[in-house]
Amino acid sequence: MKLVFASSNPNKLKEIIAIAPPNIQIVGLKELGFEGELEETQTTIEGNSLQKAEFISSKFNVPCFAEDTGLEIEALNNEPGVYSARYAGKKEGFIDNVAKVLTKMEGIKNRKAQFKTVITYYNQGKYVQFEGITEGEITLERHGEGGFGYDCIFIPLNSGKTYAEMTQNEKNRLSHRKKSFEKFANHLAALSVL
Ligand code: ITT
Repeated sequence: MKLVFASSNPNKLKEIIAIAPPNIQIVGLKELGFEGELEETQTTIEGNSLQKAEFISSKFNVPCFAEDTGLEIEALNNEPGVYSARYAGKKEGFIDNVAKVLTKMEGIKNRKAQFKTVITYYNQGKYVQFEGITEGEITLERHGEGGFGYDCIFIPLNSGKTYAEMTQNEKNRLSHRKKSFEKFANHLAALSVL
């Protein structure tokens, strides 16, 4: 089946295409003819995920899914969390966001953190959500060139290296995004729509 993925982040699109099984073809927003940024004005990851899926589904009259992801750091009261995309200010990029985390974490011994993804599948006014969490630790400095966002400062539990030091396949085997997508794909299979 074809599934529209409501995201304007090309890195996420690349990962979702790689994660999806061969019987699911992912359709990006460019293919749908939408080039803009998606609004995220809610105060929770769940809320933003729903907002994006509902917006695209209603605008194009198609079933679609979106996801919102946050890095939750225990010692920072789960910051940046829902504000992960704009932690260092609205227009700042990954480099500034990562720098802000490292600065705030200076001298802090508790490095525990988790990535949380919530996928929302929106279809004809109804929706379901699927959560994926990967626990780990924040490094003292950046490691690795791969991935995107906060990947260079996050070591998943028992993996010994950051997401950015992994190949795309390695990250996709254990990532928060993979875990939420797997639940979503199981849901679609149970509905016999795959
Ligand atoms: P869409 O809303 O259009 O999907 P976005 O980049 O705004 O794209 P989010 O709000 O969900 O998406 O993402 C929050 C930020 O968290 C994102 O910009 C990245 O910097 C970071 N992020 C998300 N997934 C990540 C991952 O797998 N690894 C590292 N950082 C990630």
